[in-house]
Amino acid sequence: MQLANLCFLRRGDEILLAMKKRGFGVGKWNGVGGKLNVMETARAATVREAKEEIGVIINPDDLEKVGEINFIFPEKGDEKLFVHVFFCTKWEGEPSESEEMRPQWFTISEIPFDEMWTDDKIWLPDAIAGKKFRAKFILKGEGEEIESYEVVWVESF
Ligand code: 6OG
Repeated sequence: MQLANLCFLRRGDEILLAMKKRGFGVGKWNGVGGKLNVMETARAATVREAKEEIGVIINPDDLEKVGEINFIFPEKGDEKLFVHVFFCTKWEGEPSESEEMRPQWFTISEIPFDEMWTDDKIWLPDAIAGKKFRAKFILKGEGEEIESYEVVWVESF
């Protein structure tokens, strides 16, 4: 199982998405994030990825864990990806474009779900509304379609 993280910066009624310019999920808007290095915590990896991908400095204590997602890809040799999801409302620096991602602010009511991973529309609106969750998605092919899923809402992490 691969471990990864995903982080969305938020300010007022806006959320920062970033266009993935290369690799897995290319052409989609998503939060910033990536795979955890060996022995690295999810928070430390998120701080590293936010710096690398959009040039902002985050204090690990300012990351709010909002979700955990298990992605299962039966058609990719039963590959599994476990993603820690964070929101962050405090950071230093202006989000800026890197070779990997192009960040852009969106108002919550204008999130481009049609240009994001299909699972996002299932959990992101409730997560933005303040609900914490654990989810499992069984995906078809490379992950473009959902075979089945479960979401449970939790009090805290
Ligand atoms: P790198 O390959 O860049 O890490 N990710 C997903 N995010 C969403 N919302 N849905 C999915 O559905 C995803 N699969 C992967 C986790 C990949 C980044 O993309 C996220 C990481 O932040 C299948 O190292």
